Amino acid sequence: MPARKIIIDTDPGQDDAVAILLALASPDEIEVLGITAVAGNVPLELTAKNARIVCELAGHTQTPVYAGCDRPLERPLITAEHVHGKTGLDGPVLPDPQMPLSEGHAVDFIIDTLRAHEPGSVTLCPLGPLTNIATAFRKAPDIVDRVQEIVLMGGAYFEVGNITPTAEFNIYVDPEAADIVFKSGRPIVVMSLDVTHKALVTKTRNDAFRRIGNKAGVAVAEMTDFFERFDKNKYGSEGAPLHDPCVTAYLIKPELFTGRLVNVEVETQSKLTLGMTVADWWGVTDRKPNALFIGEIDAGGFFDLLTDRLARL
Ligand SMILES: [Ca+2]
Repeated sequence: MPARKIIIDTDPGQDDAVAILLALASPDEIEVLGITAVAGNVPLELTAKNARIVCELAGHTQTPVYAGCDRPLERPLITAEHVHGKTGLDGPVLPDPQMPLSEGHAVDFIIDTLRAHEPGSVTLCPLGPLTNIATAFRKAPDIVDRVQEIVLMGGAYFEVGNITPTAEFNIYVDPEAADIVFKSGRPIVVMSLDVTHKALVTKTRNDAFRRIGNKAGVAVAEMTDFFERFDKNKYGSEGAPLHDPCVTAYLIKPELFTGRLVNVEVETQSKLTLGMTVADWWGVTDRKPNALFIGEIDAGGFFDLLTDRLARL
């Protein structure tokens, strides 16, 4: 099998960082065509910087990083410094990036890349609010059918919400963009909170990252040390969920995950439930299935994969 060509659309974020490191450490399975930054966990200036910090941490300074949309389609930006810290990558002390941002807008990179490659050969991997992807789809509708698959982190059904009682952060920040993506008609795989809340970094798992001993392993352990303070307080769980790496792990080992092909629609109107991903898990409507909604993970296999690949960096 040739490596899958992907674009990572991201708002780093410690868990975004781990997702990117996993992809860059796995060239046999994944070819990262480029990384596009979007405003989300922290403002665009920081996500565009953090994406480059992560590339340099992986020793992949040739991976192009583009800055994209600095705010949601129709709403003011909501950020999550309360989870990720002021920089978005709080925890390890990492040097400012030396590699420059690539010239041009992330949305144009997405459009040009999809047009330049064979139809059905490029997968989009959104790890943040869906603003860049939706903007590209609106600006160049011809690219939509060229997308192989969209594997994204966002939404929830049984776990309901993390930024409001009913909404997951990425979808809530830009529900109109999410609505466009979920209605795109392309195959979508959804790494929802239902699955990511089962990917918990226990102390044993974090110690395994630290024991790798290379720069990436130690940095990931320190990132997790930072954000698990927040998650442990909030959920009282044994460790913090590692959301975004579920996306890149799925591309390497899909057999670690199980879900259902269901209809998913995004609430864009209600003040009470804005950004809710309404998943027809029990098939009680006649709405057409549009997404493989993932609910289960082999967490042991997932952390073994992560530890094994981070050691290659
Ligand atoms: Ca993210």
